[in-house]
Amino acid sequence: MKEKTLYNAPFTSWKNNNSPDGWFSDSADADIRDFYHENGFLVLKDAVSMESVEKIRQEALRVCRGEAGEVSGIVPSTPEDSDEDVLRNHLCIHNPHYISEAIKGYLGAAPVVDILTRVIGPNVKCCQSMLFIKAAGKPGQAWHQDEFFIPTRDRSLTGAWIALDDATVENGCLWVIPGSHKRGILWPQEKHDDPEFDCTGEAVGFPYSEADEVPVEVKAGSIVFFNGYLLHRSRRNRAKSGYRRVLVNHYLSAESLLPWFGPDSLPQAVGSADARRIVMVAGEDPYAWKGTDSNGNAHVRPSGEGGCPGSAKEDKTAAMS
Ligand SMILES: O=C(O)CCC(=O)C(=O)O
Repeated sequence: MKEKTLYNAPFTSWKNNNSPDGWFSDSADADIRDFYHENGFLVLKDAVSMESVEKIRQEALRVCRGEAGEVSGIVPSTPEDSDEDVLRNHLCIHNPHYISEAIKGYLGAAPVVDILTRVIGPNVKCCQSMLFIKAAGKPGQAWHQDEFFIPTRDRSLTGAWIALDDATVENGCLWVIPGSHKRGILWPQEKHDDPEFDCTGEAVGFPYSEADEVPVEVKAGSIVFFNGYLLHRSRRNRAKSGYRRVLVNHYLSAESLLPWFGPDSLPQAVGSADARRIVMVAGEDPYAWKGTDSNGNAHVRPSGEGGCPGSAKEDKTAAMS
């Protein structure tokens, strides 16, 4: 039986204690697809039981302790180190599903697949997972579009962002620009030097302002789905303690090739390049004959607290050391 979390505690961004119109859904009904295509995101509430949320949190701890398998860049810890210290040392781990069967098991969770098959199509594959811990004080990620990093051939990239804590304006929830995916333009990215965000680049030059962005505050157990062309960001965790944990997985249509890696590592021309480090979560894989690649590497994302490569802050830190 799924334990229900109630949307009974209004978030600071809600007007008159009401959840914003159209964002929140209990199930994968037909309206969801219309809302998603128009706005580029939607929230499925009460999608994951609190029992499962707790299981993923515990697995996140095992991953950060290095107990689930090798994670490049992990901060070594001893059994004496407190759970809190171990978690705080890691902003985000990329691809924990390569080492954790428990996390891999959630890639194809029923509520996720229900929505993905409505917004993408019947055949869906997963190409990435990320486990954000984002303890109090840790930075967010600047404006970006996920297709800038993970190019599909049919603009089908979709994130499924599973909240493992209530995500609020205070602790650094997602902010999105509704409808920004519709232009189908990938905006340029630049380096930035803003300690509000980690070292990942920042999208620039788009015709929107802060007045167009909305915070997507959600309860733990909710899933935010968002389109790979949607402009989104998250801010620093300003809470005094705790975490804003999320397991976010990225999916695309199984029909799309995945020319993901830089030109040097592509074994062939971009037109036929197809990274096969994928996990099918729904339907048929039309390229099953190619096999899949399971040589993935879970790794840590730098938080940027020591400065970002090439930034003034990094230069200063280097000069001082
Ligand atoms: O959760 C966050 O802080 C950022 C996540 C994000 O931007 C993404 O998954 O693309």
